[in-house]
Amino acid sequence: DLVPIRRALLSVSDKTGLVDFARALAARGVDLVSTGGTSRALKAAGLAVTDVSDVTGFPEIMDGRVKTLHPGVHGGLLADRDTPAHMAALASHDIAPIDLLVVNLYPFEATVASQADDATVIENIDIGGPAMIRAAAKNHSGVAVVVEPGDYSAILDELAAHDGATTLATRRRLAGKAYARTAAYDAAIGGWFAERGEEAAPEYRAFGGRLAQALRYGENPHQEAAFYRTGEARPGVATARQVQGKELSYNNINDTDAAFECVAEFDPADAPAVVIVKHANPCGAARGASLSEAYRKALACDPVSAFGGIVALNRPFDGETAEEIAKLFTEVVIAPEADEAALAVMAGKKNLRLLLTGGLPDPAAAGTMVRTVAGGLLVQDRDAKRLEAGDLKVVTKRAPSEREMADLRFAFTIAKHVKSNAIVYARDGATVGIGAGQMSRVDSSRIAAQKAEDAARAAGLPEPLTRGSAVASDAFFPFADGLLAAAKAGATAVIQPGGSVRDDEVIAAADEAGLAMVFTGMRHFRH
Ligand code: 93A
Repeated sequence: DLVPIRRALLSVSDKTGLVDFARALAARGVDLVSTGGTSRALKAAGLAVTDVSDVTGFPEIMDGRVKTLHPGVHGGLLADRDTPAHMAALASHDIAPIDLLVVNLYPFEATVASQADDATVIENIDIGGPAMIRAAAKNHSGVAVVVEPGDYSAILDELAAHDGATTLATRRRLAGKAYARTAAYDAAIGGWFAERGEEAAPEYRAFGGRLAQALRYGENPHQEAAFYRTGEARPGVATARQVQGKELSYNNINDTDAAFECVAEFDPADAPAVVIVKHANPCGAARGASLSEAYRKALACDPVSAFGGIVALNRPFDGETAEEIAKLFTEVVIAPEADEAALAVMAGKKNLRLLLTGGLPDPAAAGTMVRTVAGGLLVQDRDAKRLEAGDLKVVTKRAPSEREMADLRFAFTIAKHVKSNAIVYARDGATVGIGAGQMSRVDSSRIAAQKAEDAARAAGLPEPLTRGSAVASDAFFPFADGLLAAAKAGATAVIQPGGSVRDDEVIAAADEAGLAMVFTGMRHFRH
């Protein structure tokens, strides 16, 4: 199982720790072979190195695009030491076996992150590096492969413990890591193309990420957890800058994402908008004349649930809004930007986590959603469908008024972000009752109406704001009962996908109750 290291090939973009590692190898009598820049770095440190072009008898060409793609290199990586024909082939072609491969790849991910132009990004797609890594990893019965500087010290420890040799257990571990690395690398490249509209069908999409942060725990303290970044350039919780506050928790990240994706539905050029999320559901959302007014309206929907919530803003965070938010215990605020006044107010709230994203995600952009099931992954496009005026079909005798129509569209957009079954009441650009996550639609209707009554009572209002409201349902009403519950709560207009076999019954009930109803032809389940 022990393979002594006699010859190592080093070809690294990230030269961290390279010289010390190579010097320690050389001190053990290991012959060093290396590519252009790596070789220069080693020679500059006074180490004896053979250039890969001397091994291949071929110069590095095309600015390094072709430097190690040669049988003289790949033969040395792939020859199985236990197959006599392989060893004979090495001998007859005068190829020396390579026992240790040290490669880290052209920094594709970092180049994308640096906002480089397309030509630079493409030039940073490494071809020769992954080919060598995959070859060495396949042949791990005889070759050790190291893909990041973080493993250098473990290799040196191993060589020290085994008289200059590696163990099979270590080579297997390194091989697994090597393929995980090349898979993540290609996933990042595929993802970059996908962001440019070349999204492959779900069955071809790859999933990978880079560890962003080990989390203290998962949804519950007994669950271990970590946060991975996929490299997608979408502004949001994964790419935000945390200005202040404690480390984000698993639930914070999940809820913050829900809040920001929801608020991004509302174009900041139209009006300021605020969404407050609790347990992954909006508990209040509103547009306003100002951001602070939008916040007050959103809060009024369910001030009890908003305690300890996540607040997302679609416009730069200002001092007046900060004063309002500071009145209530809030876990996270996420916004595209913040002005000095907002930062100053927030600074007094040491525990509040403030995240700035630099922009809003495009609600219509393509993307992928993944969730696990036992033994599998479920993969789908993100729900990027948005309501266009042309989608709406009035099905009742009475058409909604302009005001009702605006509230219908607002309510339906929020319902898209509420766990199913979702029922959302809205009035004057604000939610006034939200029923989320019930197994029966009629229960969601009742809960939404009940919450609106509670909020009115708490605010000392004579009647719930559902009176004269518009109500949205994320999927069709299978029976008239849910719709009648909404009418009873005082809704005057209804928006829903339609498509039930009992649509006629539901429309007749709406007409009878004097409701205006529109069908969207579009369902927004969310689980
Ligand atoms: O341009 S490549 O795709 N073609 C190659 O043949 C090749 N061989 C090694 N990239 C190639 N590499 C990469 O060069 C390695 O993965 C490493 O990241 C980099 C090291 O180059 P240098 O030693 O010149 O700094």
